[in-house]
Amino acid sequence: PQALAFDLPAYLSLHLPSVTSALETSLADQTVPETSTITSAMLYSLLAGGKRIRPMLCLLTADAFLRPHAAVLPLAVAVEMVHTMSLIHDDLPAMDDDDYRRGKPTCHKVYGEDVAILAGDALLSTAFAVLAKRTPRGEIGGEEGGREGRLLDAVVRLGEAVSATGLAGGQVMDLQCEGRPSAEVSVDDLKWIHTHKTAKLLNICVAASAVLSGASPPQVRSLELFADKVGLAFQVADDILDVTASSDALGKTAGKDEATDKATYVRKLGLDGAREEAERLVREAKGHLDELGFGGRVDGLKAIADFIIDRKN
Ligand code: GRG
Repeated sequence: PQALAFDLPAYLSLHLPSVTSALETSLADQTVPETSTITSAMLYSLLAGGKRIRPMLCLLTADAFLRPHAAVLPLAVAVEMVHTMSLIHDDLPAMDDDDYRRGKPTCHKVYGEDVAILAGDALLSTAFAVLAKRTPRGEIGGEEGGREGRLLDAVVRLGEAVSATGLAGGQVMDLQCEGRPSAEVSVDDLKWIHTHKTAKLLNICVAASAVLSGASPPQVRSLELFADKVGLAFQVADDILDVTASSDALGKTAGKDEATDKATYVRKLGLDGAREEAERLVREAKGHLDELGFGGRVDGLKAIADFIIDRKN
């Protein structure tokens, strides 16, 4: 990829602490002795590490519109809560049945399946409460009279991102395809799954952040197209990593998909074909950012797109 002036590691060290501390304190108002089990299960998974790509997309989008982070920090917390919920549920015995996540035992291994299910549910609903309650109205961009409407738009987008036309639908299609021989699963099926289970959440990060930053509908649309392509690139890169990484520190079993007959981009397109596909998607994603005409103000978002296909985990 073309070298960018944007220093992503420096940006992360500067801005991740505010996200981490907002996550750490996000459950303070729910923590009483009676709730200690569920809130510690929620915090266990929420603070288990992770790349925090979604919160960073929220902040970098606000930057592109020259808006303060304060308006989108509750959104950043909310999307990370939804993401964490999806990982807790994805790891359950009824789904992927994973014992490790981010190099640590999964939530259900530590707290039991019953508490893990409820911790996921509580994270999902708390996400909406955080977004609706904590977003500082005065920091929302656009015309003063339109601020509540912008916040409502962000809340609706978050709801739709997790719905049957979002994460939940993508996960069901994924489970259905897993039961079929890889030859019967097309590249379009894979793209449908990943557009829904992965890209929708990235989409809401940039789209809702843009809405809260005062963006116009065409600007929001360009960002959505950016996120949809980045989301697909993310999954193509995941399949590539699965065959190229000998092992990783995150406890994910490398080559897991290789051992089964699961349809992957690498299996469908070959390793070189998958690499080309990931690069094409990222190139097109950046093209959608250029539609905004913001010049260097979208370099942070471009750097995240590069990171997503260059990452080692
Ligand atoms: C319960 C309503 C409801 C929905 C959940 C389980 C589920 C439905 C959806 C699964 C979604 C899922 C696990 C998608 C994969 C997303 C993905 C790319 C995960 C890895 O993201 P990273 O690499 O993870 O950003 P870190 O650990 O860095 O945060």
